[in-house]
Amino acid sequence: MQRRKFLQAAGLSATAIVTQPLLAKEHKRALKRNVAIKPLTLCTWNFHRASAKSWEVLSSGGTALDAVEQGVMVEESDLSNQTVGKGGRPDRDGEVTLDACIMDSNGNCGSVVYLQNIAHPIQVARKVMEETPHAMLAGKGAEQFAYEMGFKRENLLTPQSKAEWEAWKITSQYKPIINIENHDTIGMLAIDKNGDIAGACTTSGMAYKMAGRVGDSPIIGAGLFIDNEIGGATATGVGEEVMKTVGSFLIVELMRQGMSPQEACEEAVNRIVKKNPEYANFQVGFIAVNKAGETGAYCIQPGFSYSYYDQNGQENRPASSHL
Ligand code: SD4
Repeated sequence: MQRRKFLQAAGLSATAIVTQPLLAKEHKRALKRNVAIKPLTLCTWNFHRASAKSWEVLSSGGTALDAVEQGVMVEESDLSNQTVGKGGRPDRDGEVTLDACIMDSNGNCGSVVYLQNIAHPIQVARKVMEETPHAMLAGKGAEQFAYEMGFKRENLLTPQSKAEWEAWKITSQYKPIINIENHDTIGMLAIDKNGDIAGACTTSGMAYKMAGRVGDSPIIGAGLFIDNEIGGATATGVGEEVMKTVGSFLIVELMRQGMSPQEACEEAVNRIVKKNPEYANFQVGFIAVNKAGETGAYCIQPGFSYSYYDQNGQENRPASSHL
């Protein structure tokens, strides 16, 4: 039964569900019966090439975990994408430092933060998940681990990003430009043919950040969260704001309590807006999917969209916004 029909049949509003745990359990059972039987993949922004790669994995019977890893790697390799992987904009000292995390349908996760000289942080994050007893490695330790796993050292600062950084140094003003400077982080969610959900998120973070700064993207619960019983969510935008509300975890928990992915994304953005009077000056966007394959997206500023791909092909879906 569709969620709305279920609510109607039970004569309930979403609020009633949230406040009545027993009924929330009912809802959860209804969602379980409605497990998506069709694979699908979605990611922040209109990254259609990444979506297509992810779909290629899913449609040939691959797992959601492989689909999200290989999907986001397309953006990590793209030198023209200046906020993910090689080619990413550096911090204010000219260092490119990368953050990424991945989460599978069993609740396992791996993350790397402040990783330098390695072009595919998402692969290293997966190795952290699968090859170590830890969930997160940072900085030099993460880089050393990557070399031990066979990754090669690369200079990630491209001539274009270097030239832009040098021009930025003239004024040295830290003022991220909405939907421009911070519009390329890729967070991806996928459901495979078994109905299992996985997610990945990878970024070079905010351009010209302070040395050592880590954003939300590699923080499980903030930039990404998956619960295979319920669904998944991921974020883009100013990471400091996402971290303060543990946005992706919040969305999954709201879906657990009965909200649709759309309602849950809206509530997560509303929490940020309520707490920060400066919200008109920055962007945060979330996307989410539930176990039934329903999706949602919401952001503060207009201009955010997400790429969706299923058996009917790719679609760029604009997100509604608070402003
Ligand atoms: C961060 N959330 O490091 C990332 C930046 C981002 O699109 O999403 N850019 O705060």
